[in-house]
Amino acid sequence: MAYDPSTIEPRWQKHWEANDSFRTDTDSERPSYYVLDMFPYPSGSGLHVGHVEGYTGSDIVARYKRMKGFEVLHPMGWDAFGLPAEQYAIEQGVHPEVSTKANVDAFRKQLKLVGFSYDWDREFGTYDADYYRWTQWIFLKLFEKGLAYQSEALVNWCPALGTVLANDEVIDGKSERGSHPVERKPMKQWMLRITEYADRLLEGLERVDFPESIKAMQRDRIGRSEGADATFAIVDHELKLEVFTTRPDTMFGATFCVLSPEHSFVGHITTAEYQKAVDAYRKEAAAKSEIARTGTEAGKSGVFTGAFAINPVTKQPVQIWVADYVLMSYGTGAIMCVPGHDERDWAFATKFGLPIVEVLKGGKVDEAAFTGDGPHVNSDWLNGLGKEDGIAKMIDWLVENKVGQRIVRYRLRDWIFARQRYWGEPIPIVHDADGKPHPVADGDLPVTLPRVENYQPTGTGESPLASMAEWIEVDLENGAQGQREADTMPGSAGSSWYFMRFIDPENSQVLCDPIRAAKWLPVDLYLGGAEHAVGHLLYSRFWTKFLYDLGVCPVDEPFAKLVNQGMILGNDGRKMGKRFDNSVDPSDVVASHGADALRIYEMFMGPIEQEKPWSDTGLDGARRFLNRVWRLFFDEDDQLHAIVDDSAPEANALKVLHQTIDKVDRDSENLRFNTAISQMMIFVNEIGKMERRPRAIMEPFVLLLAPYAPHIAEEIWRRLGHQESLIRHSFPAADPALLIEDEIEIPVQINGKVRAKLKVSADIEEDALKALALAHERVQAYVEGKEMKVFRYIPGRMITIAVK
Ligand code: ANZ
Repeated sequence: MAYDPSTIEPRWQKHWEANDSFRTDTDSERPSYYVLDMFPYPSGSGLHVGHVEGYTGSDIVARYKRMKGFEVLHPMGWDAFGLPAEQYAIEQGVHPEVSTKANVDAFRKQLKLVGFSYDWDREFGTYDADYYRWTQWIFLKLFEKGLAYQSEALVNWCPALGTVLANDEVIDGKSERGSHPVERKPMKQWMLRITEYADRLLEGLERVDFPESIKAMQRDRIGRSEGADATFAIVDHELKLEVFTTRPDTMFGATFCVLSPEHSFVGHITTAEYQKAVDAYRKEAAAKSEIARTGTEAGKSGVFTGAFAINPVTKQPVQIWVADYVLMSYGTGAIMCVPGHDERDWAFATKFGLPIVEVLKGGKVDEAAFTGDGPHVNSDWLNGLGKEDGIAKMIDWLVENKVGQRIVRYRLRDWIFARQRYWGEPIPIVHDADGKPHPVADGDLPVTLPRVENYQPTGTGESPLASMAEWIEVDLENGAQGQREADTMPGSAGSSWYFMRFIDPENSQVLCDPIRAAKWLPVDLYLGGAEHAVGHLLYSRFWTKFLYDLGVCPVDEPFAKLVNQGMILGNDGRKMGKRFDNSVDPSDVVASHGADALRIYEMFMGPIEQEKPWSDTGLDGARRFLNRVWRLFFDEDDQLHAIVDDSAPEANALKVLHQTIDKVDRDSENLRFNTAISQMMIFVNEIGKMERRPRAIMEPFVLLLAPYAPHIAEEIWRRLGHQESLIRHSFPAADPALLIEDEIEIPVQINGKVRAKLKVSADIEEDALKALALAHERVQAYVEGKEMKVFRYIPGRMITIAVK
């Protein structure tokens, strides 16, 4: 009989389930630890080995922390509303509710096969009415505070998906989902005023333990810029052109202005002569994505309007152009151009023969834009000043002359919070005859999503719900006829606060009990894919801050520490997927090698954050390691080896054990799972060579292994005679005395060169060491007959001798 995961694993999974082994007592007196996976959207293709990687990492931490005496909250649920789920349903021709439930069941089954220690009693999906009732409640609070509003906005309209998309659902002008073309179109939309929180979203990043790259992406998305708005008069017009610049100090070098093609002034100031060219250019620009406009083509196309503005400091007329590298969605949609010191302006001026003036010394502006700090030249009263002083002085001048002011701008836009789709949370608003929005009363929540037969997008920009007369038509409080809002919330609504609900999933009075929330938040460790680095993290941080302001949430940052697992590539080094037919199904691996081998393999592949390719030989290796563990304990007949006994352990066995405890303990704490496993492998090799395997050595090892390979650990533990599961057994502690190396090697340096090495006991006294050193043959050869100037011992490190 050999190690057989196919019988061991289901048995322990049943045991855990029957005993509610992972149930969290939210009110426990123990210290709390909340470890959370980014909950998956249950796609039709099932669990992926990439999911398993992150979930195994978090599961190891959950199990480790339980053994460290923490009450651990480790929940799982489903991000099940939204476009992906709905698209899948449409492709399959099944109602999204049916297909989503089926996918959820499949996911849950697969997760259970890998033996994750979730508290399944807390499971919910964002599409459960008991849950989205509170998502709707949060929306109503946002509405009440003026943070949810309707506005005519230029939105990303995707005709193929029949809905608007958020900016991060659009990649290179195509929809993230399905890669369909996306166009910019003005539409009346529900928006959330996330921009109101821009500064706090930036500041909060200083207080959380996130990867630097993620922080950088968040900062970039928020895009805070300090600068000035400046006013340029337009020749022969009442209109005044407002530009935004981060370098007002360069204004003496502003030799032309550029308007975004969508700027409202374009229609007014363009002269007859240039009208045709401008119209044609505007049409062209409308078809381009922002990315295309601001990428490498920036500054390479544009048209003259025929109009002129007056540079406020030089008082010179400058041409006004239209070019698509200026975006209407940022700043004022108009800029002053300083070709000497801005690369895009330089490209533009060079292409169209516009004047370039050097106002910062340090480069050659006829060859390239010089983007350094100065000092200023050709700038009258700014000459000689550096960048910061120049900016300050120019802003003072603008203010004094009433032609500008200091301003902080953000690239972050308000969050488009409506989808013209079926599969989402209904927005709890009723419009009256005048189109005025009225909030649904708290007591009438949830506004449940009706079961409709036609859930396909209409393509008209109207949600499928709009045609459901019996759902849409409701009475307002004053008895008048009203119409429900037919748009639904975007997919990222439900995922913006789910971590709070896991703490108190059944509460029907509040979204989460405040005392429990205070005990459990923030999430101690959040694990998930880097693809959520911007959208989801920004949205959930925003909602947390909002709930904090409401007094509903005790913290204003939801996640104390974030770790992104690296992608697992196919064995060919390419992204796993249908395209290359290189996907690995974790359920197949469980069937062939066992869940513990899958877990050990995925954790041994490399550091959790790193991208790494799948390897079947690596997987075999993980299985062999577990076979070897099994064989340390049991013979061919599955009987405990006679040498696994109660004898007192030898010093060398104790030493390997305590080194292993120390390493696995620290590595588990710091999520260095691969090196923890290496150390366990060293242990298995060393102990395998020894003549006795005393329980005092072997049992602690089983406990160390348990978070990593929980089924085999439980099985061995039981066979060693323990009746209790080891799940809450305390984690072994390393004895520091046993970690000290007892023999050390000390180099002896004589006049700057190492001449000898001494093997001595680690706790040797300096006098004894000196005697030993001086008696050493090679040392004697150098010091004999000479005067000793220096003898110094750096404990544990080196002896330095100087002779003359
Ligand atoms: C003059 C200038 C001179 C500028 C110079 C830069 C360097 P960030 O840092 O991203 O905030 N700008 C302003 N609004 C714009 C828009 N809607 N579309 C495209 N570009 C826009 O960038 C701010 C700078 O980008 C602004 O400062 C403006 O160019 C340009 F040596 O003004 B600057």
